[in-house]
Amino acid sequence: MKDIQIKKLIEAEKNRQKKVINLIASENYVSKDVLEALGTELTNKYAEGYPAKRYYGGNEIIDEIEILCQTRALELFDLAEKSKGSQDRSQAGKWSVNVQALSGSPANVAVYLAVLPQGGKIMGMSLDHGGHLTHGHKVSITGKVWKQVPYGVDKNTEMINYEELMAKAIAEKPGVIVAGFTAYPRVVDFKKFREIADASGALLMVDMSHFAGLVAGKEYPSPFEYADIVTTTTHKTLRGPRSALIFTKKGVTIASGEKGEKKEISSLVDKAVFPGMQGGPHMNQIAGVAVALKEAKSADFKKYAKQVKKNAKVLAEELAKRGWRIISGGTDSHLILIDTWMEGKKNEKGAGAVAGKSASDKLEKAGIIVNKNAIPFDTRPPVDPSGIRLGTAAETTHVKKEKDFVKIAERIDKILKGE
Ligand code: DSN
Repeated sequence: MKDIQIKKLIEAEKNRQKKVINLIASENYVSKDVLEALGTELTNKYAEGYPAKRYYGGNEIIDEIEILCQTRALELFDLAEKSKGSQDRSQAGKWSVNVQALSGSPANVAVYLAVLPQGGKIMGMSLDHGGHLTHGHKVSITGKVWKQVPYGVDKNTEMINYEELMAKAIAEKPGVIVAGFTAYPRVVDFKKFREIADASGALLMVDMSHFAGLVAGKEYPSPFEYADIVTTTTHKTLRGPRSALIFTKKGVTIASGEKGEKKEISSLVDKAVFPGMQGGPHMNQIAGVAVALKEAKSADFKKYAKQVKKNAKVLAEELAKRGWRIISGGTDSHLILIDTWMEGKKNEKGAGAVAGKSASDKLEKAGIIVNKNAIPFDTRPPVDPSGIRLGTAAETTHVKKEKDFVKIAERIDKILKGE
């Protein structure tokens, strides 16, 4: 690279990534093949439209890449007509996928744009209970154009209370119910969410951004039997480049437009992505996603997903042993939420009284990268909340196993206790 300034910065970031222990739950390390696909001539091409329906010439190869990415996305989650080696074929051929959304937030906005009139209600988990900004939070466009009906976790169990959710959904009648979170460590009962959506007349959208890699590795329940729409980023547990996928169930229709004509949600979503939200897709990105999806179908990836979960369990248990309060008492995924503040008091093991920002800063100084995070019913402000969020996806890619996470827990404990 001739640009020495940028070259140096890239090298510096590469070294930083090598040196630290990365416990950011939403990050991961892509393969060399994914990186190679990203840095190619595909970035030169404009491809507005969809395969065989483009607004620019010269797209015959681009079409093949986009179709391959779609096919691999459907195959990975056992949704393709001809998917091989799958035990459960019940959803085969019933889904479409859009691979053009630039990332998770635009993907979610595109879904609402497709299926919800302005002012319509999105029932999503509130941010401080583990939801995402794009699940209708007021500072996001999703809370400005549409209206959030928030739900949270139960105060005692810190898990979703499905009975409360049902009652609220029936009372509020949202257009879309969103299941899927950025800081909820447990499994989600998608069947219950389906019952709630049916009882309230809502579409069920699952945002599986955090746990998509675990679904692919068969380590987390698949939402496809129950959802109408599934969105996901591709760069968290799925270990691809930064991008997103939107899956829509075929045959699901809604009344749309001034005449209220029934239309398939898959075609409404395609129109919402382009031309509704975006111009040309980032084809180098789509090629990188295709590479990652193929990798995620391998036996090695299944082992990886299993290890991610084992590592998270060990990390949570080891921290709990040392006195730290794990939200909801544990984890069923790659993600752990820790109450480091513990109402400002230290317990008999010396854990507690470290606010989220200070915890994250102290750990970063020692080379452990995490993010500060609100905990359910947090009494502290979002800029300095009561907890931190940890995830094991990135360090498991760097082949860390249970014994390594015991050591990581020991270090975290010592750093937070100031030892
Ligand atoms: N920023 C992502 C996360 O950290 O979970 C979600 O957008």
